[in-house]
Amino acid sequence: MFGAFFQLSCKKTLEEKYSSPNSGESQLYSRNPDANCDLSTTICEDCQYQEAIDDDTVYSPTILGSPYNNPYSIANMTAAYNYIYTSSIPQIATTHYYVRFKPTSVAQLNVLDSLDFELYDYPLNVNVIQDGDYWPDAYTGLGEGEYPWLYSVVEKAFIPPSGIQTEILESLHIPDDNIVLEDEAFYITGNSVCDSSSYPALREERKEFYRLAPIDPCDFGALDGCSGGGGTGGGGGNPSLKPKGNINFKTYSINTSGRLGASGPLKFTRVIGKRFFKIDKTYTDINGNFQFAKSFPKKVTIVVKFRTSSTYGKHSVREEFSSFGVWKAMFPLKKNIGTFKGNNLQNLKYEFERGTTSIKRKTRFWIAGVSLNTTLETNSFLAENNMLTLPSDLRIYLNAITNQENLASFDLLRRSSAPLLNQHRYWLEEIWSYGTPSVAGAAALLIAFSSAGILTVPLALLAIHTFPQYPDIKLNYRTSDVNSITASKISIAVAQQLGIAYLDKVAQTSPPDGIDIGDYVLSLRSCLRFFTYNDYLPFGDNIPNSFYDYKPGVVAVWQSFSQHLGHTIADRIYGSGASDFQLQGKQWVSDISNSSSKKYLEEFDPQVGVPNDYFSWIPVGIINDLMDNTPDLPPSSVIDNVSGFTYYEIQTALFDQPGSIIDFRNSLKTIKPSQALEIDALFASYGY
Ligand SMILES: [Ca+2]
Ligand SMILES: [Ca+2]
Ligand SMILES: [Ca+2]
Repeated sequence: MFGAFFQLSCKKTLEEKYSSPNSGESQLYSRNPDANCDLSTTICEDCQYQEAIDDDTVYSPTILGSPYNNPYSIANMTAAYNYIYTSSIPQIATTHYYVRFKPTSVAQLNVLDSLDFELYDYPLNVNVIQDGDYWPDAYTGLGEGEYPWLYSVVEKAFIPPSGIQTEILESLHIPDDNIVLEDEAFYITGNSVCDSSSYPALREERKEFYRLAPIDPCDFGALDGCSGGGGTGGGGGNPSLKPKGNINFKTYSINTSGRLGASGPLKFTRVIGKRFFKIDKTYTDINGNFQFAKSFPKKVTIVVKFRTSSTYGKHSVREEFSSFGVWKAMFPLKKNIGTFKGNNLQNLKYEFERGTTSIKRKTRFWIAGVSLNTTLETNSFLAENNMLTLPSDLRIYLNAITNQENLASFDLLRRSSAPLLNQHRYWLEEIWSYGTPSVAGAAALLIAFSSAGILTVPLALLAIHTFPQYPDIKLNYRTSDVNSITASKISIAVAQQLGIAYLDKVAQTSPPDGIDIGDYVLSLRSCLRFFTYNDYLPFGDNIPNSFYDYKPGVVAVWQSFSQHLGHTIADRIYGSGASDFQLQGKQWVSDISNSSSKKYLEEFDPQVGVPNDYFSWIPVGIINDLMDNTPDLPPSSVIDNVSGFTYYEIQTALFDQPGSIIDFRNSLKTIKPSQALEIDALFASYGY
């Protein structure tokens, strides 16, 4: 009884004595880890470097130094344990393995991606002098289509992925949260952060404390074969060394009193902490806050990985790597926000923002944050309206295509596409195996690779197996005016493509043999062949052409829904903070009462023609008019006496897989027969 009390009270004193004072904001300073040993102020060692390499369009090499003395080796951790706890265990338990994988195919890369390992193309037992995008040595001597060894740390219980060459390089003991043991392990391997001068006194004090109050190795998870399983703590927990922080993205809203304000939280997104072989992973919460469960001994590298948790669909944003690091195209985009050092790792903040040009990597990361948030908001919107939610594992690929340089930013809305290649991975792989492209598969491939100038099916098939990319959505965003790209405009473009993903799911859920993604994508494919980028290319001219697979009725139905969704989501996220934009030859401006997108949806005018609108035959405003009870006012020619449709009813009509606007209209009339005449009048005023 007395002993237990002594241990508790004494432990508290120790923790109080050596827990760190709260420190303020992290700050930038020159890259030299030993230049500043004031651990009471948390600093970022390399944030300036990490920002500098993102302020560029090219990838930076990783530079490695010499191997370090591994603090987490079994031999070292056993020695540290026996010293600090005055014990004599023969060998500490293995908790993790240092491993490497040698994937040989895109399918194997995809398996590694699904396992959510943190993979590095450089060995993890060496000091990283500069953490760039690729380690050049990993790629020397590789054959064509060969991938480098990929290094990682996995839990002891991991099962090697079947068929993938896997090597266990070393057994490790990595406590989740035992600063006493880790301090000792770091000290005896010469890896302590700055405190090798102050640690020796603390070390003897701790040793004496545990000599008087011995601990049971079984309680520490230090030994294998203990009954009841071992704990992961061990008397040395320190909450201020469990990294915690907040991730945001800028909106560039002019009206910062809008729904999201000047900055929005990056929600439900993967955040990784790493030091030497120790890796912890978590997700941000709804407010963009993250909190690791493991403690890091006074230094941690924080990486944001653009993937949502499985609860939120496991959606991701990726980029199209070429040459070095091509394997990374099969994994979510990552941003190293910096390596932080101090006694307190509790206030680690990062805000994604635009770079000074659209093609800088900084801009790409920012677009990734906005896109992921848009995906989450779109799914919430669909769920709240009792509609089918998005398919999981949607992969958004960011691409600053070369032929978009001098166009206005809003054109990204027209240049983006939804080939849904990952969603249709299985039939695509069948195509590859059997060499008989289905019409839809061939069309999707062509859409996916058309910006690369690949125009035949076999070449596109080759490309997908050379470049490991299966884009569901391709977001093409290059512009000469970076200031014209704002978060709400990106959200319009992303949610519009998510609308196509939604319609694909509706088609797959509906009875077979109806209109599906193949009809839609083939129509777009036909547009590529007989229209140019500068006029009708994206959606055609609404005149059926028997020679091509162009079905303007399908384009009209799918695009009217998806453009409606794009603007509805922008309105939902940003409200009156939504940026102004130009469409139909008019400037749409948010004010206190309504967002630019909301106004555009209601005031969309089917009479506006070329050159202000090449596509006014796509009835973008019609879903809004079906739902609202606001008659359109002159000079609008829209006759809107329809009201009361819900999104669920719109979905019911879409389940009939309408191949034309007339089909869509007829389905709606069976849903609300009492408004049949008004529905006819509304559709007639849109030209149908
Ligand atoms: Ca209207
Ligand atoms: Ca109405
Ligand atoms: Ca209306």
